[in-house]
Amino acid sequence: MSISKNSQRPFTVIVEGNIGSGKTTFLQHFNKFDDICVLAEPIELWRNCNGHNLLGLLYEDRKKWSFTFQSYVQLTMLEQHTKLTDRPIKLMERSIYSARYCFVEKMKQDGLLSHASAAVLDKHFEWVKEYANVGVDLIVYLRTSPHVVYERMMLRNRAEEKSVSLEYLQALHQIHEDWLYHKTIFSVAAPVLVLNANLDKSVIHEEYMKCEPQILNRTL
Ligand code: DCP
Repeated sequence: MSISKNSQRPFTVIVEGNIGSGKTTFLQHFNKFDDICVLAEPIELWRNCNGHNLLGLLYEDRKKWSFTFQSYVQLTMLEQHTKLTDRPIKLMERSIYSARYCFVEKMKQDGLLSHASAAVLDKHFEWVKEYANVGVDLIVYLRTSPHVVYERMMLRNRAEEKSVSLEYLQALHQIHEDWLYHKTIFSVAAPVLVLNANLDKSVIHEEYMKCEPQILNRTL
């Protein structure tokens, strides 16, 4: 694995959006293209870090585990950004950017990270941005309303997420909006394509198809 900033990287697309916005379904839609290296979010690693379910621990006791969890997220996301591929296009579920700008930010707002822990995460993030090959070329924002994703989350019934409230999803939604839609907080690393991800799964593939030219022909 190379993390040289100067090494060539494929045209890199990151898919962002609230919990339950359909990022995994979006990725599946693009699995059929031979030119694309599709990298799903490493959630299974977060569930099993040498036998520890960090995602479960996080939701059991946020104050105790926020730093540990986000430290590991940063590492696994760095691995995804720098993973080598022969394919000309890389499509990633989430990124080191949403980890910092959405989730770490929310933890800071909620007082779940001590100032010292937040500083360590920020130092690491700033180093990665400066020296590692984590550039992106396009951001796909799956825009949803919090009520829709709350219902989806309840339906899929992921064991670790039982304690996730509508209020939490509303706050995360607002952060995604401010970052990718209004562009009023943080820098945006690439052009943003906004999709209506509230649509039902019976018609969502038509919405996803709108991205195909930008991703496959890179015409943005
Ligand atoms: N998570 C977190 N911090 C991060 C990334 C994710 O706390 N930096 C948590 C939030 C969710 C779980 O991990 O409980 C997975 O969230 P995602 O939104 O990344 O993935 P989903 O599986 O919800 O995506 P989708 O339903 O859109 O396919």
